[in-house]
Amino acid sequence: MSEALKREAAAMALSEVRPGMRLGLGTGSTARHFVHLLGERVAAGLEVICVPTSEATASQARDLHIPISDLDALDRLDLTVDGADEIDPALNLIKGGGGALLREKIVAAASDAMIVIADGSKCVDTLGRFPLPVEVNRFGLGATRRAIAAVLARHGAQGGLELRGESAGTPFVTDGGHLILDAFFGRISQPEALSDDLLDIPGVVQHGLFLKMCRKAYVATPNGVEILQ
Ligand code: ABF
Repeated sequence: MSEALKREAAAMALSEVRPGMRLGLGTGSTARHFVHLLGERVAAGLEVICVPTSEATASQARDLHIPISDLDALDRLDLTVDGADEIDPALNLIKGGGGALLREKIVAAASDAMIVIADGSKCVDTLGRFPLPVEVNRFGLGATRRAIAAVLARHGAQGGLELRGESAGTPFVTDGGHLILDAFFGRISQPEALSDDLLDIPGVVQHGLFLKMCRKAYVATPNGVEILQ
């Protein structure tokens, strides 16, 4: 999808930003448009304070002179604006294709509202076409991998489990120093049960299912920006 569509979705979300807000800033190419547009508003005098969900977004925000802070200094955030890899009709999400799911989930959970911005290609009837990212501790990777594979089998996954970056020879490492296993389900029919089963595995740090966290999505299509809520 075109950058112009992502930018349109980002611009709609920007209309939700009010002076004085404490904002969570997402990660990924769509969120990057939002941060860019926010930077223009800050340069024009808008006062906000922001918590980035990745080192990449923090760096972009600093370059744009957007004031940033962290969740140790701010009790709650008013709003987080972030992208997604998949959005179902109930606004449940798969996130983490960009590798920032842990900080994204921590920041979204500390926010009074989460708005997702995306192009129409992200909307699905049932989650699972996009591989579900599972962030894991490096210690005991083999045991964690086997335990996750057993969960995949129980949940009828149509594919396997890949350590992100392994095929290219360099495993991907998250901002928190963890690894990511991408789980190929094809279709996730019981997302809540899957979430519980994954979080029961000690080596799992977090996963990319964002269930009942998103309040509204701005989805850009060639026919305009649709509001899902
Ligand atoms: C972040 O960026 C992630 O949770 C998601 O994986 C990704 C979406 O990226 P893009 O906007 O580039 O499609 O929001």
